[in-house]
Amino acid sequence: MTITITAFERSPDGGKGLARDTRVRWALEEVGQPYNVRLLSFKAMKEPAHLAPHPFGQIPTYEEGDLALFESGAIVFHIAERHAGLLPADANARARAIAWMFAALSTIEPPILDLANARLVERNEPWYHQRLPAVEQRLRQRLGELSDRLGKADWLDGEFSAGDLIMVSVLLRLKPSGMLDAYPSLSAYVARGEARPAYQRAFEAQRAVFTAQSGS
Ligand SMILES: N[C@@H](CCC(=O)N[C@@H](CS)C(=O)NCC(=O)O)C(=O)O
Repeated sequence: MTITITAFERSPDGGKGLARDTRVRWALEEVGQPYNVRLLSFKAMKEPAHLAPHPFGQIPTYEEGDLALFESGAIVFHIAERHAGLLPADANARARAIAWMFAALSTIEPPILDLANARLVERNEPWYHQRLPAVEQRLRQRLGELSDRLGKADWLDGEFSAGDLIMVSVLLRLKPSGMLDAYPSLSAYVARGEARPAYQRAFEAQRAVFTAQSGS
């Protein structure tokens, strides 16, 4: 059955792989599933045709036959359940890999987004400089804990899994800020994720959309 995902017609990240369609592309590449992409403008994302599959008018979505999904985590989970390669066969190891997906999305991503929003949206507020240290400290705490848990391992729990795919995708947002540099094991972990051929293909596919649009 044909798989179609949605992505930005013109990604605000300038093709740096940070938009959340990249993690879905990456999962599909890891399991060797071909897919089509429907590109959406910001206007089209808020129109009824897209609000039907996505109640919040965002990307990515995933369509396959009569299934329409939203939320990148749910989509990656669906792909990982349907195809071999992203979840371990052992039931307990599988449950732990799923726990890491949730940890990435509900424990690590929120403080990263909080910092990004503070820097982007709150920069001109009179209380910006008072709030920022607390936001940064909350994130550093989580990064320190994650780094301690990862230790010298290549991946979070044995073989590479959907948990690592989502965790690396989430941490990649911090790369431009240099904040990961204080955590060498996390920097190396992210680099290992980026070095995977499936990630490279996903990244290039997302970047190709941007370069085609900008003519660069
Ligand atoms: N929790 C959602 C977040 C989706 C999301 O924030 N998508 C962004 C692109 S990465 C978006 O569509 N932004 C435009 C908007 O919210 O209008 C997921 O993981 O899929």
